[in-house]
Amino acid sequence: MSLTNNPNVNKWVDEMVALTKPDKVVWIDGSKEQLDALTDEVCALPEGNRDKMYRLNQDKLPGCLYHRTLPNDVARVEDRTFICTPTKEEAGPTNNWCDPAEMYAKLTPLYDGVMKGRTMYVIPYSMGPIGSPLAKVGVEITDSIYVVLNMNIMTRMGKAAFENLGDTSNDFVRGLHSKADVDPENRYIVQFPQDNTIWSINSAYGGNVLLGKKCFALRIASYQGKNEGWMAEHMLILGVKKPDGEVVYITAAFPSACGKTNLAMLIPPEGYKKAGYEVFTVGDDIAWMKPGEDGRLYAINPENGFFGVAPGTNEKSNYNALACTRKNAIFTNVALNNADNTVWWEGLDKNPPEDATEWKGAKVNGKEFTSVIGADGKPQKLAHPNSRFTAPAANCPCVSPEFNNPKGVPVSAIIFGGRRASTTPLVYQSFDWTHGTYIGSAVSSETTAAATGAVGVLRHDPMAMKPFIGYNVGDYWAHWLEMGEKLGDKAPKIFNVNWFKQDENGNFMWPGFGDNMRVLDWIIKRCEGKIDADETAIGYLPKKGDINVEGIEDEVTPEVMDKLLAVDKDLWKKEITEMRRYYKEDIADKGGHIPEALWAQLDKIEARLG
Ligand code: OXD
Ligand code: MN
Repeated sequence: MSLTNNPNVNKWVDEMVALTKPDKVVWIDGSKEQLDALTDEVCALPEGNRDKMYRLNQDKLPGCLYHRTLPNDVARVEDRTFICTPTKEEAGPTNNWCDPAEMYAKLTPLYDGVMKGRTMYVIPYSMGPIGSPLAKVGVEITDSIYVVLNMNIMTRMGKAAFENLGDTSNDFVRGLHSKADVDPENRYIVQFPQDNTIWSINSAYGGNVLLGKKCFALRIASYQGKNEGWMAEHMLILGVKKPDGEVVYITAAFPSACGKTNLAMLIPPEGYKKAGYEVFTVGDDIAWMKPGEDGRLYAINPENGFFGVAPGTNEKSNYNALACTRKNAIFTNVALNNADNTVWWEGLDKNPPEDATEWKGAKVNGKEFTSVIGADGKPQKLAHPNSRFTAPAANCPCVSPEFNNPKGVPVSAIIFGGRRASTTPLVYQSFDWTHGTYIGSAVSSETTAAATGAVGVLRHDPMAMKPFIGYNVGDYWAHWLEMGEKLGDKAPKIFNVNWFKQDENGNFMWPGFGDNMRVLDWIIKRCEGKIDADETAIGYLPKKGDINVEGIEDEVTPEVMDKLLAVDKDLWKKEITEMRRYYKEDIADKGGHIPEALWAQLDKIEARLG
């Protein structure tokens, strides 16, 4: 039975029932009884059923579940992701585009009767705290219990979400998902921004099917933000509490799997802890930001949980993220330790379980398995490199007390970054918002396993939003510039960081993880106007000695710090030449509307480089 009197919701659900023809329709109210029953049902499926989930050791991992996707369905699929706007120009050069009518016509037969013999679940959810003026409502229809259970962690799911919508509003995002046959040739993740609609079919992997996340909170929301005067960004949000008690909020955009979750949950080095610094997590992936009454930019995390990459997560690299996964979490495509029915992944520790099940489901001796060199020249992996945990934010030991604040938190600094072996120094600050917008447009990074495709290739990823901008990238840059004008001198300061710079032998020079606090410290002091900087051709850089290396002097010697902060003019000239090529060939020549002010930035940087 419907959970709302809203005729817009009910009419749309009726239409989707008529299209997909489920045997049964279940509205998800979010109650514990309902979720427990669904968990029982999905865990009772027979071995070998592709929807099956497993209860893990309930003493060691209470409330935790395990799931394996099909081996061809393990990451976001950017080549199967579409933005369907009335014209190709509106979608711009960074998106796959298709005419909406044509796409509806192509997908309708795929959805026709697809839920016969299945149950349809109708999931109301809120992105953002219920009651927040920044929050938005979505409804996801799915035939997957895995999706329901994950949405329960990632969003504020259930009947209460409809309270925000009321009985008449039409302002909700319509998401239709069917796991269908998981046929990769017919896999589609499609956004129709003008219709507030998402259609996803033939995948059962998180990023493609938890429609509140990338599809809504970034692709659709970026389009809504442009029209409504706010920003939807691929950014973590953290708060740094200083010894004087004040909390400074920072957002940061890095391409997928570049350590956003690690930075968001950072544990400061001993010296900082002793001095009274603390870090609080507001979000690890997405920020929605809007000017507040005082003219500053305020951010909320629209999500309610973390969908983190498991491999590499351990007590040292991210103690807090690991703690998040110890109860009520869902693990996808990690390995099982059959000795005690717990989970394992590469980098959890150095002891692969002997009695293991690898991510595709084969029982193996984990020690032997991981000592075999695979076709890629690397040891075989028990867990898929993009295996994930879905964990409630409430589990996070350092979750911000402001996590549910409907107003959000005021942002003092915005950071961009990526994986760059050379050229980009450890940290620098833009001269102003326009220059900062240019720096965002120039983000590029060596690719990771979060999306399908080659790993380790340098790709442009403006604002870390390349796969997530729901409209023309040039108009998105123009929107950034407009927001800067609106915010004026209250705008956050914009910085760029690179934790991944390498020396001439290919070794990382910066320890990263908790030590990134040292860079945040400099950034905060710059925001507060407490510290001078060197004016260089590319921006403001720390003066010698201004990055605190107390406790890591052996590793980060003055020579290493010089290299970390070096601005090599020849490399930067090449960088600007590449940016001109990128703007022209990849963006402007392909229908991207690049604002004049950004072209002008290239001239300015080039002039400064001499
Ligand atoms: C993610 C991604 O899953 O960016 O967060 O790919
Ligand atoms: Mn992400």
